Order: sequence, then structure tokens, then C-alpha cells
Amino acid sequence: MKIWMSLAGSLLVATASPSTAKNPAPATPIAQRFNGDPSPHYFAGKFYLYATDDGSNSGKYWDSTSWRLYTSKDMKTWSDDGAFLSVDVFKWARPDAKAWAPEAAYRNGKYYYYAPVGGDKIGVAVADKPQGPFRDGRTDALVDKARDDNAGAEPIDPAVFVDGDGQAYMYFGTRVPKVVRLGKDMVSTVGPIEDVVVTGWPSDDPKKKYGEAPFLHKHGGLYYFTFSTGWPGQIVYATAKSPMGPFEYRGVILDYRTINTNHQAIIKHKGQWWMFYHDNLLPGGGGYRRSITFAPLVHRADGTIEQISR
Ligand code: FUB
Repeated sequence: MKIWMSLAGSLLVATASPSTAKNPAPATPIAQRFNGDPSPHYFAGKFYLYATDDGSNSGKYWDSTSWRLYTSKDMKTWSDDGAFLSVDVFKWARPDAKAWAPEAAYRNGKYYYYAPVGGDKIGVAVADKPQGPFRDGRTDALVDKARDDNAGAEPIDPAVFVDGDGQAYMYFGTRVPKVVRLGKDMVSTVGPIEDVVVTGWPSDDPKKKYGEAPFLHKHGGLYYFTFSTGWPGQIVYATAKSPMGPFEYRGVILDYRTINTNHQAIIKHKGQWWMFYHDNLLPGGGGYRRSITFAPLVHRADGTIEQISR
């Protein structure tokens, strides 16, 4: 187990307030190991950050076959808790399946782990503790491109949102965003997979479109759908009055990085919103060697979000 101090974390936590977001501290990686696709959560008194493990890939592709876990009590000091789960947990996975952008959720005393497996399926694993051990929550995929209508060309990047009425939704997909309701058991889907509609794309950039990394959070009665615009991608947001949309494009949260992907996740803790994302921060980094960092996320009174300027 390795412990890293995050300079960004220490500065940001110490001074967290809306005014700090205008000039956030320089982006600092949460670890000295390459990682991407953050899925941060606060479970049982501790931060759990699930990630794609770029530190064990070939450097030529996202070909790691296990996911990495980092934990922290304060978002300042992060512990590398290692390769806590492998694609092998899903016995139905193809032999060449890779471990990509994960997601986690808690409900009724159980922890659920949603994971793209091989680019054409999403699996769900379940555990009694947030660090596992996780076991397959089913005997087959939760979403399967070959089996499910409208699963899209590439069902990856799951993100789960549980609304105030208890209904859970899973967003996923590249190029065309998808959403499906989850059952109360969190390991089944209910109803059809639907396309997420985003309207009002800005005329200043006709090439701007949905790419990947969907995520949903709710603030002030509005549903915020955030995502990456592609390869490379900006992190942008759109809002709606329903978790099913349609969402209206509102603006950029994070501009292009010097790598060809971006992937964000947003959490609220003790009244402060944070956006985690990956960037090119460590020496020797690049598109397949990314680093996770985070910054305060500020919602203005008019419902817009301040762009993170770093
Ligand atoms: O880590 C592999 C892929 O890169 C993820 O699934 C995408 O979101 C992008 O970050």
C-alpha cells in the first residue's frame, strides 16, 4: 500500500469556497501511478476512487485487465489500495476483454460496481464492502450489444444516478449517449434503453457533439448531464428538468487537455461540489498514461457552471 499526498487536494480542501474555483491550484495528480476514468464516492466515512489502471497497460492502448482503487479520509492523502478487481470476475467476459471506465453505487447495504468489459458489454459486480471482494451480480452482462435493443455501437462508460424517489438510472455509451432505468436490485434493467437527447448545440463549433463519459448529477432541482465531446474532448454540460432529458447544452466546464480523452465524475461532500477528471500530469504521460486530479465545481445562482480554468 502506498500513500501519496495530493498538493491540489490539500490546497483545495483547506480553502474550499466558491471563490477558490476561479483560480484553482495547479492540477496535481492524486497518485504517482498512471490512472484514468475516475469514479469517486464517499462510502462509510471514506473516499473511494475507482479507476482504470493505466499503470499496468502496455502504454500503446488501454489494455489493462484490472481496476485500481485509491482511498482517502480527507482528499489530501490518497492510499493506493492496488488492483482490487479483475475482469476475470465476469466469467462470461471475452478472453481479450479490457477493464475500462468503472462506476460504483451503494444501496440497501450492498456496494455495486458497474464496469465496461471488452467494449461491447457492461457487467455489474456486488460486494458487502466498498473495497470488495466483489462477485458477479448476475451470470451474464447487464448490457450486451449483441443481446439488447438500442445498446449502441459501444456500450461503455457506465454512470449511475439514483434520484430522490429511489429510481436509479444508468447512462453509458459512445457517440450516442444512452440511458436505462435500473431495477431496485441494482443488477437488472427496467424498460427500454433510450437515447439521451441533447439540444441547443452551440453554433460556434459545428463539430461539437457527444463523445463519451456520460455523468449525471442534480443541483437546485436541475439535472446536469456532463460528458466529453470526443477525442480529444472538452467536458461540457447540458441541463434538464428530468433525468431522462431532453437536455439543453449549456457550456464548457473543462477545456481540451493535451491528451486524446477526458472523463469526469462529480461528487458533493459537506456542501462542496468537486469534479474529478484525468489529465496529462506525470512525466512520461500521454493518451494511455493518464493521471487523475480534481477541482472544485461551482454552480452559479443562474444554474450555469463556472469553467475550471487550469
Ligand atoms: O479508459 C478507456 C476509455 O478512455 C474510457 O472508457 C473512456 O471514457 C476514455 O477515458
